[in-house]
Amino acid sequence: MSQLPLTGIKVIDFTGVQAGPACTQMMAWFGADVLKVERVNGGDVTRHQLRDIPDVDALYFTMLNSNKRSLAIDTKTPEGEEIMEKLIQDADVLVENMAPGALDRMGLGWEHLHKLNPRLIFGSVKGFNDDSPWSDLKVYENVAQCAGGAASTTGFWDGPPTVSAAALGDSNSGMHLLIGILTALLDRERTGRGQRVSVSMQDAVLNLCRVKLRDQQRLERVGYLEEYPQYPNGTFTDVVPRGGNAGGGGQPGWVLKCKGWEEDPNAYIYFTIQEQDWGPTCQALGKPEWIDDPAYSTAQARQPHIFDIFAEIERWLADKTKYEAVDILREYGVPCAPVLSMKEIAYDPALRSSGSVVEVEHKERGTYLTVGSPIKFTGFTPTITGSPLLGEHTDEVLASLRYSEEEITALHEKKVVVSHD
Ligand code: CAO
Repeated sequence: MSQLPLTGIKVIDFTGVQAGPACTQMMAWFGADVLKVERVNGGDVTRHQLRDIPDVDALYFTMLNSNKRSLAIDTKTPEGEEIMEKLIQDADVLVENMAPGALDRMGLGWEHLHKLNPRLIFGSVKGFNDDSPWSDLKVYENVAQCAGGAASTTGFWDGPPTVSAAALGDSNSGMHLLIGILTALLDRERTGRGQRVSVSMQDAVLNLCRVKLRDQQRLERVGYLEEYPQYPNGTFTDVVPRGGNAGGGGQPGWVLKCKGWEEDPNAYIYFTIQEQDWGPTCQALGKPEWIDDPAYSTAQARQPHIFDIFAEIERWLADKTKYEAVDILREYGVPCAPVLSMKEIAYDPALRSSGSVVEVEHKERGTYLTVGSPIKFTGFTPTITGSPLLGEHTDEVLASLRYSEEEITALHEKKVVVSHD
């Protein structure tokens, strides 16, 4: 494909940390011209957070801001606001995820921008939606996981609410916002008008926790949840409990130990018992006698002693590595996978060849690994490039807005803008 699908779409990326940058980074991968607008004093906070090389942009930043350009500008000065307004008049999309009210305080709220450019799509992430009693709160990842129902339903029943390592609040909200922005862009084709697209992190987490809302209603109706480890030998209260590693659908499953688990914390597989494949599953495990045994042959009969069955499977797994076990089980159609460490993922040749993990060049740090597009297209393959240095494109952006060299120098002297030297 000579032109990427979002070529020509101009995005002002007024975002920071993870939720907003994840959204705009994907737009950049798909061809949009994404201009990251950052503070003159240090830029996006993630440039400095958890650095592994002194004075070099942290991986936290580089892995969320590839394929973008950077403009460092103080938008709280009259000159900075004027530059922003010029950019906005010519933009298709503005994305922001600042603290509630920050854009209004800066004079760049939705009403004003909509008047300035009625075609502009204004994408926004906040912790809570406008109707929430907590809409004024600042929010980070784990706060959203707790407010969105993920933490109360994750972990083991005898432990506290637990957050997930997956960025359900941050990157997930960014992906929801991206869907909203692309929808608004399509709508603009019809109407000629832009709109405000808002995603709250609480709502985005809840959207991924919908099966737990399903379970709350089932629990209220029947008093138990048959696929949870608490059934039938434990007790239920009136709220969805934490189910450990149980499967969330009608197929029981668990994380099971494989050969070497005593030394290797990831020598495990996830094993699923699929009802319609009970016969082949028993064959795979060398337990053909279970196929027609009334104590084993139905999901209902198995549930009271499901952990005895898992213990039997662990005995079968004891002399097999997680990879050997999966190689056997795949022949019998058992839904399963090895538990992979981040090291295994980083060096996995298949993830490299599919472009899901990519090595990119950065001007100051050399090469680093990042996550490539998880969406594959027949028409094109996104090329992932390094992230910009702070203010790397400041002067080129000002020149494109027809600022003269003298004016640009004056803006530098007044510290309205900064460019990377
Ligand atoms: N020039 C001048 N000022 C700028 C600027 C620029 N280029 N860019 C940002 N600022 C200002 C803002 O206007 C704001 O000023 P006021 O507080 O005076 O209004 C200030 O910088 C801080 O903004 P911020 O929101 O980026 O930072 P914060 O530390 O106050 O809060 C966060 C950070 C993430 C908690 C908050 O932005 C938030 O709740 N965002 C919404 C939810 C979200 O996306 N959170 C997830 C982030 S990913 O983990």
